[in-house]
Amino acid sequence: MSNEIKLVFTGSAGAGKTSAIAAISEIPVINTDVRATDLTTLQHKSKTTVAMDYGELTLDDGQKLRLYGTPGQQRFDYMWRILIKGALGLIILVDNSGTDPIGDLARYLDNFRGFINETSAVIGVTRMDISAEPNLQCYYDYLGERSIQLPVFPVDARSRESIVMLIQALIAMLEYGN
Ligand SMILES: Nc1nc2c(ncn2[C@@H]2O[C@H](COP(=O)(O)OP(=O)(O)OP(=O)(O)O)[C@@H](O)[C@H]2O)c(=O)[nH]1
Ligand SMILES: [Mg+2]
Repeated sequence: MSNEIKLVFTGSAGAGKTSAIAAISEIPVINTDVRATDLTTLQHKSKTTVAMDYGELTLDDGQKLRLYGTPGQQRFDYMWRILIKGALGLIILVDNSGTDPIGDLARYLDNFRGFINETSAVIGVTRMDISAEPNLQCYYDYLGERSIQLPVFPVDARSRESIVMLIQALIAMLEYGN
């Protein structure tokens, strides 16, 4: 496997993409967050990513990860196609306290369907401390209905340990073929 790996964090607005990259990056994160005073969908935060986040992490074995975060809002969806180019894996974050977390997941599975089929992805469910439902079984039931085999992990996007675990799972899938 190449010792430089590009990974992309995607998922709905407020799911924690910017927080996750900030939690693990060993360089100061480059981000493009702006105040989002016009947004009603972002009740719990005041800033949103309009273009991308970028961070880096070197794993213990020397593999260098280039980490990109997409904007969550649909109106910036042209950036998704730009950022996914050349990526080796996808991390889909879902805000469990949103109004329709499974619907959010569905949207990102659909958006990135071609990429996921060719490479691999993991799903991280954030903010489970705020809303415990839907639980993990609901996610697996939904994936089962769609015959999609991807792992789902409860994560806190603010926690380095949590996000590193998610990334290690994704890299293991890439190395050993999902
Ligand atoms: N309580 C709780 N808060 C969390 C958790 N994960 C993330 N957060 C918070 O949720 C918010 C996520 O915001 P961002 O990281 O900006 O989300 P984003 O996905 O980059 O959002 P956009 O750029 O707007 O698409 C932050 O305020 C985090 O501190 C969690 O597991 N529990
Ligand atoms: Mg963001």
